[in-house]
Amino acid sequence: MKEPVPRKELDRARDLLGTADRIVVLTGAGISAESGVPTFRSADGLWKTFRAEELATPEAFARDPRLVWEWYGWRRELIAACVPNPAHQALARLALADPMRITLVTQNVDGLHHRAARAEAGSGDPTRALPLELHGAIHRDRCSACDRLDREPVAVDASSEATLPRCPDCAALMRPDVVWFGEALDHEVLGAALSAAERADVCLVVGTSALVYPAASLPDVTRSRGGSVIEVNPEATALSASATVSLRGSAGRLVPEIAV
Ligand code: BJW
Ligand code: ZN
Repeated sequence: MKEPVPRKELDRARDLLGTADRIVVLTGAGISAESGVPTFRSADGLWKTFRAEELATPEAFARDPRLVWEWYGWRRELIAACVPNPAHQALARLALADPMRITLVTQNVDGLHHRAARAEAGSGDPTRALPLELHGAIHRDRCSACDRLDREPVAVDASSEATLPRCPDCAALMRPDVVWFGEALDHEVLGAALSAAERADVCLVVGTSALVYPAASLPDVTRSRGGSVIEVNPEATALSASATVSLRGSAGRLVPEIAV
């Protein structure tokens, strides 16, 4: 069993968050691990079974769209059966309590922050607890050639290339609305995330290996402006050495303890 997180470190994280005027939160696959969504690079992560370059690149889609759709279809089904965990819920409550103070930024495409925001808002307005989604959303489709975006998930038949979804406007193949390696992130979404990181007194980083850019640069932006970085992760990461506070443990247990 892992060592418990020292009380002093937890108190420090709670104090930093409690006294901050502005907070930016960056989440990665690890925040959804306790909901049952596989991470990418952990021991049992997605990349251990599938090579990234075979599946999460535009070249892979051009080469074998059926294989790529098969992978996304499997992940869509898996994610649809998952529910937000206490870490998503705690962050949604924090953001709803004072939306001007908190900006949620996620690399995740699973939509679990959205679902937590709606559930925690109840009959209220969830908008301010919705995250900036840096890498898109797995349940949306967009055209690989034109601007068409379909927000409603459709069942995809990936049994052959002929059955894959086609754009009703231009007949090109539809694809998941996610950001693959080598593709640019949405300019406005990235700009809003960078500006929140610049203004933040604290960047809370939860469940990311901090290896994928430009997302991984957000904590550096906050730190370079004199802010603090708090990391929550059971393992050491690329960020740990430079974090102000590095809490070793799971998001579902630690985030509700510090995000109050
Ligand atoms: C827990 C836990 C628990 C477990 N509680 N924690 C060299 C230097 C810098 C950059 C580059 C470079 N060479 C190439 C690049 C660019 C490239 C990049 O960063 N590559 C690096 C790998 C080196 N970046 C890009 O290509 C980006 N685009 C870009 O740069 O565009 C430039 C451009 C400009 C103009 C025109 C054209 C281009 C795009 C990156 C897109 C990333 N896409 C993916 C797939 C999304 C779709 C999908 O899901 O299928 O995004 S890759 C994958 O990695 C996914 C994730 O969002 C992303 C980050 O992963 P994450 O979240 O960190 O997960 P893991 O698995 O790595 O880590 C999980 C962590 O959780 C671990 O630390 C665990 O310990 C922890 N954990 N259980 C808390 N219970
Ligand atoms: Zn089209």
